Parts: sequence; C-alpha cells; structure tokens
Amino acid sequence: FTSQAWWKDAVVYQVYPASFKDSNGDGIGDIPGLIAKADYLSALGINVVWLSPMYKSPQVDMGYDIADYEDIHAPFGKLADMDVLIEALHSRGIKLILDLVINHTSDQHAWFQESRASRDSPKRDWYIWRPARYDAQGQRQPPNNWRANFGGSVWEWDEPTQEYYLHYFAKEQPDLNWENPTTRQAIYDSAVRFWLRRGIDGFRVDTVNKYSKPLEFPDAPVTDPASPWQFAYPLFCNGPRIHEFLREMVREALDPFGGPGHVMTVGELPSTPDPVDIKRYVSARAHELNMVLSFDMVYLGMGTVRKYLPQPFNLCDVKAALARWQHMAAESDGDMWTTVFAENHDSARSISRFASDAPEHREASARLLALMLTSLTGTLFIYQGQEIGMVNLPRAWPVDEYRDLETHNFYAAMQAEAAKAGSPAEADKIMTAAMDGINVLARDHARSPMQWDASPNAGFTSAPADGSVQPWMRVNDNYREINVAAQMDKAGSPLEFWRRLLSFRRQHRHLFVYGEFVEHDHDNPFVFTYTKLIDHASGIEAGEDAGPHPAAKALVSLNFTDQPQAVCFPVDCSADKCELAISSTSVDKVTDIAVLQPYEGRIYWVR
Ligand code: ISL
Ligand code: CA
Repeated sequence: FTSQAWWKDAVVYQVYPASFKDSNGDGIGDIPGLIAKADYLSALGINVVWLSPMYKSPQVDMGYDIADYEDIHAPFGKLADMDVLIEALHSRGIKLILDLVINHTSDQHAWFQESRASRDSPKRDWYIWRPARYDAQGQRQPPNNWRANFGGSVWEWDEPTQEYYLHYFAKEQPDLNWENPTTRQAIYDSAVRFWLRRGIDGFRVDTVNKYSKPLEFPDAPVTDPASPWQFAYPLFCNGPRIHEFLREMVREALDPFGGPGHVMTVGELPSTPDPVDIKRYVSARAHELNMVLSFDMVYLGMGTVRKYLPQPFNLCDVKAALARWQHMAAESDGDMWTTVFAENHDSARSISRFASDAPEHREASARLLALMLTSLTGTLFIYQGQEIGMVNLPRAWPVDEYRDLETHNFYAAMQAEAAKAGSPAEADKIMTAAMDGINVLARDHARSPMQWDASPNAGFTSAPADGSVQPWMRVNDNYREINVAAQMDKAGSPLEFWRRLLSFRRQHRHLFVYGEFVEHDHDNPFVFTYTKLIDHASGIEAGEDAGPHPAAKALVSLNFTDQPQAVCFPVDCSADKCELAISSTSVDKVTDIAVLQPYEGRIYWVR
C-alpha cells in the first residue's frame, strides 16, 4: 500500500465546533471540548478530523463568514488551543484538516473594511464593486438579476461609496476579487500557509468552483417570474480562470509543504454535473485538488426555485447519484480519486432522508447506511452524530428553534407568498408546506448539539442543569434514546456497528476503499445491489490483504424497505458461491441467505 497517498484510505470525521462539546459551560461547543473527545474519536477508528470553521467570525453564517483567518472565534478558544488540538490528534495518529473559506470573507474582515472605506482605497479592488444600472423609470438597479444563495440579490448597495458589491451568499459575506494578484497572495498567506506552518494536514475547500467570476455578469434566464432575482448557480460556478487560480494556489501555498500528495485537499463542488469538468479539478495530473465532494446524493429532492419544498425521489435516484462517483477512480486508471458521504453540516440527517427514522426502524436504518457507506470506493467522510444514528429534529418544533439564516430566509419567502394567498386556508396550506419542507431538508438538522449521554442537554454542555445557560441551539428531544453513552460497548448499536465496519473496511481496503464498483439490478427500487472487485489500476492484489479472507470479490445487498426482500444474486455470483461476511442485523439472526430483513444490509464474500 505504500504507493497510495495517505488520504485515500482515510476516514474523515467532520466536527461542527459549536455543537460538538462545550467544555466551559457557556452553551457553545469549543476546541477544548473537542480535545477532550480525542480518545472517543480514536476509538471510533477515524483518522482525520475535518473541523468546520473555528476562525474569528461574527457568525452570520456559522463561521463561514470569516473576519480573521489567523485568529479563533473567542467562544471556541484561542490560537494556543489549536496547537494543543493538533498535538492531541497527531499523538493519536489522527490528522487535522481545516475549512478553507476563500470565496468570500465576512464584511467585518479588515480587508473589506478598508475596501469599502472609499472608492480610492488601496484595497477597493480586493472585492467586486460595480456601478448601478438604471431602469426605464430611472430606478437604481443592481448590475444583474442573480439571486444569492440565501435569497435576495447577489448585489448589495453601499450608500457611502455609491456602488454595489457582490455577495454570492449573505450580504455579510462579500466575494473576494480573485482577479487581483495581490489579493490572491494575501489569501494564500493568511488562510493557507499560516495554518500549514502551524502543522495542519490539509483543507476542505469551501465552494471551490466559484472564485473566478464571469466578469461581464450576464443576466440569468428567468425561472421564477414572480421574483426579480433568478437562479444563477451555473453562472456562479466554474468560471473562466478557476483552474489557473487553483494551480497557482497549489504551487504557491501547498507545494512548499509537500504538495497534493502530502497535503490533503477536498473541494466542495456544487453544480458541476459534467465529468469532463470534474476531471479538471481532481485529475492527479492537473495538480489541483485531491478529490471533491459532490452533492448529487444530498441534494436529491431539493427544489430549485424553493430549495426546501421537497420533490419526490426513489432509491434508483440514490443509486444513480452514488454510482456516478463510484466509477471515477477505475475509469481514470487511478488518475482520479473519489469520495463517499451522506451527511454534512449543510444537509439533513441521512436516516431521515434516505431510510426510516421511525422508532422501530431507526437503528436498523443507521446500520444499513453505515454498511453501504463503508463498502463504497473512495475517501469516506462521516459527520458528527451520524455514528450514533442521530435523526432530524421533531416536526412539532416551531421555526424559532431553528438557527440557520437559510431556513429563516426561506420561511420569510413563504410567508410573503402566504400573504398573497386567496384565502386563510390557502395561506395555511402554504405555511404547513413550508414547515414540512424545513422538517425534511433544513441544514439545522445536522447542527443540533451532539448527544453524548442521557443527562440534561445530552451531556453536550457542562452548564448547570438549572436552565440558567441554554445550549446555543436546542438539543433534539430524542437524546435520552439516542446518545453515545447508551451505545458504547452495546453489541449491535449503531456506534458499535460503525466501529466494527471501520475496522473491517480498513482490513479489506483493497476491495472496499480501492475496489472497482459494479452495480446490479439497477431498476429495483427496493434493494441496492453491487459487487466490489479488486481494481488492478490501484496496484493492490488480493494477496496483500491483511485480513483472514483474501477474497477478490464481494457482493453487497441493501434492503431499503420495511418488508423482507429477496437478495439479487448476479449471474457470476450465484447464492452457492456466496458466503455471508457481515449482516447489519446480526449474522446469527440470518435464517435465509437469500432473503433480507427490513432495512437489512449484507456483505458476502464471493468465491
Ligand atoms: O447549503 C447548501 C445546500 O444546503 C449549499 O448551497 C451551500 O451553500 C453551498 O454548497 C456552499 O456551502 C458552503 O459555503 C457556504 C456555507 O453557508 C456552507 O455552510 C458551506 O458548506 C457559504 O460559505
Ligand atoms: Ca464553550
């Protein structure tokens, strides 16, 4: 395995600092809290922590609005805590990657403060400023009709200097001007080299395909005639100079630290369906990113005009979304590398989205999804709480319990729609649909505090239980049933099953991390079936496997329904050639090798 880069068979665990563990009782998770859980992470069997932004920030977008790349958000801790964290993880064989958020900064960043100070500020050109357009009535209008990711126009009028600035996300997140070489150098120095020098091992690169803008800023086609602001994602992404910028960043900021083979980079790559475009980012030859995270799976069922009004989808859509990314490494002869994940801080919980969070199926669903994810090819990412089977927030919670600006902007837009409705009943229907949608898709489902035990506030905070200090976000009502303490050392719990699977994946990494994925029975909407074969392009042979069973092939069969389902044995893996390796229920409960129980998943060795 020596020829493989370390990040290929890594298991990455994403930590959302505000919600992981509060060590000082102020209701906000912090870096010392994370340090205190290093042994927990090590025992789980992960080997990289991805820490979501912990930088100094006014927290308009939970830290994705950075006011200083070289400092820490005070409630999270101090710079010195980061040094302790790096050491605590490294001494346990765990690497650390940070979130690199360099498409935009906070409007509180000193760079933007200077930029907006006057039109002839030396940093004016560090952000993107444009004059107003005037319509036929002489009304001032922004330079184009693009809708920002969180709603409204992407342009914000600045009264003192009489120009608009660009913001793809919230108006408090102005976009940096990557056309300016001095700005780029400042980004590399402050956001990238500063942290590599301190000893981190890489980055998750936020919204990596948006740095280069189409400078003529053409209007987007009208898809929402009721609004002046139009969906423009395809125009935001993959701009004309993006690859030039990324190659420059790698050369200037990563190569001095060992380059892409040594420094892990995983780019967030929304809205990029064309494999040719994807390849430009992740081909090893291109010397840009190691891998990317695509949203094909987590975006399933999201609306385009109204993101949180869910659209129907079925298991075949899930299969197709995963399969698209599974073939990448094999098809490129090892030149490209891929990722596997089902949750992050921007998505609702995978059990609620893709299986069943009904009490009688919840744990089985957790194990089923775990078995699927750990048997797929690529670098595996899991999100805090996923290992204990955390699920979405209760439907009964009112919108005030949600903290995310995206949810509140959506809710406000729906209220505006309801205000125009013909009758109170019609208005009611609109708001019920809004809350139904939020309950399925809101980002906050992933952001509620981690559930450590059954004590008040789920053991998330050390604050006294008298209610004098509340966690920054309400703990999910189900914490007495779903928590780490209840699952620790409990055979068959999601947590124990994840541990077991992570060690199984590592032991048989030639098949599960590097193997070639072949899907079977695609049109079956109930069962997901695939085989994993040794991928010769990876240079790994069955004999090299450390495990007791040096199989060259495995069959994976996953039942996504609440009914028993027949296993589909592909022609070259008939039942008599298959030997059960793992079941997500329990091997001794398997009575029929050819029938899956509700929400059961299995791996068979194929002889
Ligand atoms: O949130 C999304 C889907 O629910 C995406 O549209 C997301 O906004 C986009 O993928 C970019 O995400 C990243 O940058 C945002 C931040 O809000 C997200 O948390 C972050 O993951 C702005 O920095
Ligand atoms: Ca705290």
